[in-house]
Amino acid sequence: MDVTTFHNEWWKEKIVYQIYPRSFCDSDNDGIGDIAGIISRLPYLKDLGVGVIWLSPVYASPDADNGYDISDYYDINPKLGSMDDMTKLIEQAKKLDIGIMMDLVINHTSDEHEWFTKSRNKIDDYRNYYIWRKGRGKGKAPNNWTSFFMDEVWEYDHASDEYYLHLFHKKQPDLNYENEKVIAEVEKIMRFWLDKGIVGFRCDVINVLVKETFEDGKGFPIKGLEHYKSKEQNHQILRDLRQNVLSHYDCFTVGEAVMVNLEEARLLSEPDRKELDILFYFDHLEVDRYVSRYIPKRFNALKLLKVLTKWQQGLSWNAVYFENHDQPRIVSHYGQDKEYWERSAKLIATMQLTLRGTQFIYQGQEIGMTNFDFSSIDELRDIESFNIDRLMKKLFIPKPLRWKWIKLSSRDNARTPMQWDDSEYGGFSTIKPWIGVNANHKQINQASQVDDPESLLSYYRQLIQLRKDSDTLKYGEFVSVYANSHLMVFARVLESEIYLTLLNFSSKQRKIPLPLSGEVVISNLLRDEYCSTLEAYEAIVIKNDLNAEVEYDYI
Ligand code: ISL
Repeated sequence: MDVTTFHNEWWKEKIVYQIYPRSFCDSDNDGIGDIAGIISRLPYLKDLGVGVIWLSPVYASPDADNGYDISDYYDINPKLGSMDDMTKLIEQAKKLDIGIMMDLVINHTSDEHEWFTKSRNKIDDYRNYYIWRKGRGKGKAPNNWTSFFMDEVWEYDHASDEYYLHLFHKKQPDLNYENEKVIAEVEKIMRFWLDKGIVGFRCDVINVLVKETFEDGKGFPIKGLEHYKSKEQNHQILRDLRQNVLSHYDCFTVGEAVMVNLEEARLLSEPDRKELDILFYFDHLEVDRYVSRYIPKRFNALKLLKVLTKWQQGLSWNAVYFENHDQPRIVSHYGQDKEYWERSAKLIATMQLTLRGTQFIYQGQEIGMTNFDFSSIDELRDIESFNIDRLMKKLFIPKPLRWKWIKLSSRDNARTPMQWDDSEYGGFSTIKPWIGVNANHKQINQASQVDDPESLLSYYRQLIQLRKDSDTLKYGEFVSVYANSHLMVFARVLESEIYLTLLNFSSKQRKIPLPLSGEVVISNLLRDEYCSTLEAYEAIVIKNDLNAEVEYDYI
């Protein structure tokens, strides 16, 4: 493989750091994180090795879904700052060679967006900006679809005796992509932000824009998906946005594609399609979940490797991530957040940063933040968790089990404030934040790790540096080598160089049954030499020359 062919795409080598603004750093001490807080932490991010910051939405919003319900795409949520702050953030970050990527939420707006108010009141052409339908008889919605938040998708409007569609919350009405004017508005929004100097967009639920028909749906748990997921016109819209807008800027896009399979993902993101650059898919985070991501089953490293292999080899380039604002913390999910907290967090870091693709790290992941420690649902804030609880109640699932599952998977696990130090509110704010701070901030915090060469944070910095220095880790092909239910071995190969990542996902010592050898590149146990027995949650990367005698199997 010719490495130089990849180098024109600068974003392939970047470490992207996702910030959930309201939970990152509160500069004015009102309990909600803000843009000025982000600016104050730029040097920290630079030091970590970050090249791009993806900001979860900071636009004006009534916050029914923490900003994923936008009421003005050209303004900033006053709780988070002002447009001047945003301009300053883009400029200051640029000085540090850090690009800002915005969240582009265009499947829906807030019901408080001016377009929707006009649509509801049938003013000018705005009715057609959203999706309105007559019901099927008295009190009966237009069809049987169910929402991504496990709820209704149709909201009745008395004045017009019609329903509007919302695939998410009722305060998030879906835009109508049959309407050219909607697409023109989206193009205008994109140009506005790109002209302000941002380097790209993370595109929210980008594969469900076009609703092709409104017949009843069959699927489970989300009924109706087959009528709007990955439709041809959706692809056409993405190609047009690319051609008309994105191609005129030096930028990149990462699309969040819900319920996506590999074939659909290829259509959305392979370079020759000229749609999106890379894609967030979910398979690799659900190997220990049934149907819904709320129902757990046993973790299996072989299964995880199979899923990783499928996606690593199936796409030309991946978006590699293990956490975001919708997922539980990875150390509490695939790691072990008790006695092996640090070691298993390092294991996951080793896995992630030796995979092929653009790397995404979520705030707090680099210091090993864990799932929350709340004791009741009243302490949660996420609408999805409340809906799931209601749905499970309807299915007669007993309260203790509901709480157990919500604790495992609630999106609020990732939304507790960033743990900067061991002070009362974790150095996030001086007053009680909008959502509780995890009590473990006394032990797990940035200040205690930043100058400790053996901390998880330092380990992230080392891995990031290692990647920057190695074409094989950046561009080498991914090869699956060996796995069983606890162990995983994969390789990255470029010309004659091979890096092998060996991981033990269990709390027992385990032997790798392969005759492998090589120079130790990094190890979470500070080993100098590789030996085939891995301790609990041990991770090690070894390097070798394929011209030397190395044997490896494929699973
Ligand atoms: O989080 C999920 C799984 O429980 C998904 O259903 C999630 O809602 C889906 O991945 C879409 O997420 C994105 O769009 C939502 C918003 O609530 C999420 O925060 C966002 O990442 C609606 O805009």
